Amino acid sequence: MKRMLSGIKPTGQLHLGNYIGALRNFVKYQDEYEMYAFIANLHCITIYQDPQTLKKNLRDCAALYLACGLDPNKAVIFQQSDVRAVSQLGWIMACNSYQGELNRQTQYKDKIAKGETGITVGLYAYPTLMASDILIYNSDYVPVGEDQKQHVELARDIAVRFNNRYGETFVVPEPVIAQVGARIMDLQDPTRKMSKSDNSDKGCIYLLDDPKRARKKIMSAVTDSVGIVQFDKENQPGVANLLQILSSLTQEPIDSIVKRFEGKGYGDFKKEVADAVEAELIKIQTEYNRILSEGILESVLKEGAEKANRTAEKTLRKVQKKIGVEIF
Ligand code: ATP
Ligand code: LTN
Repeated sequence: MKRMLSGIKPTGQLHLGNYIGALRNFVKYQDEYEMYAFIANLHCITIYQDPQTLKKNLRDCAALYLACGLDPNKAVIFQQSDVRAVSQLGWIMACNSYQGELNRQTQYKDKIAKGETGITVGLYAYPTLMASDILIYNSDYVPVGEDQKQHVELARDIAVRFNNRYGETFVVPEPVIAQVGARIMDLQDPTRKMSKSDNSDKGCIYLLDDPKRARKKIMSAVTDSVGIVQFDKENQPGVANLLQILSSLTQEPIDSIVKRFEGKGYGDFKKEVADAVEAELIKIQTEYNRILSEGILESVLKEGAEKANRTAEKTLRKVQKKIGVEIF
């Protein structure tokens, strides 16, 4: 069975974009692949986080992993920092990547272009730790949103380079980008991606939002004056985004939704999207509450960390031997 790995960086509360673009796919893939799903807590601290808030976000993220359907009997679920070997391989990754490569990573480049100051070395080196996450578990596939593809490509480049230099060591991973829902947009500004980081609260639906409030956010989503429900990202980005949300939640193809709404207005359409979102949040939150009240989180993460450590230690030993840093 091929191995798949992915992680989420909960610097805030998880939102619908994370769910549709990432989490829900992890759940689907756990039946087809040997799935490693982790919480990228070390990646969170590349920007200062209030410790108490971070702790809460991490706990919520872990609970949401399970609430959204990740099953500890199928997937290896763990926290990034519980596998110490990842940080150690991260250093080796940094020593096998070039400044020029990191300079080209959009996440960093955008911050520089905006004139941001106080960028940490951790943020700059972020993709090298991510490469370690990917390569240490011999991952074949890495499902990510479009914005993370470049980081997976860097991991590939490092793997190929390392294999050429030191002999066959790493599996060369491939990014997997979902067809629909790879980029859910902000409801108030559909030209920007829905994000926990920098947009207005009204434009982002959090998985732990009160479902009624989430409903309102959909009903007040920005559309356009065209008045036809059709998939035209360029001229009707708001409607296209709602179509993507509805299609990915209900599995109904966009074409078929468009046909059903021929001659109907945006009001009816939004109502149907709002119904789907509300129902999904209720389902997730019911599970989330059950998981927290049963107190199973700690043991799930501990067991996941044990499995992940076994794989990671093997890779690290092999790598250290190949590069000559181990005497015996
Ligand atoms: P944010 O911008 O909200 O901080 P992020 O992309 O920086 O998100 P994560 O929260 O770690 O970082 O994202 C986890 C996964 O969710 C990634 O695979 C990412 O591509 C995906 N993702 C994030 N936002 C969206 C979105 N709006 N639409 C689809 N996928 C998304
Ligand atoms: N950088 C990713 C989170 C992340 C990740 C990974 C995803 C860290 N390590 C390894 C896939 C594979 C993000 O911000 N979404």
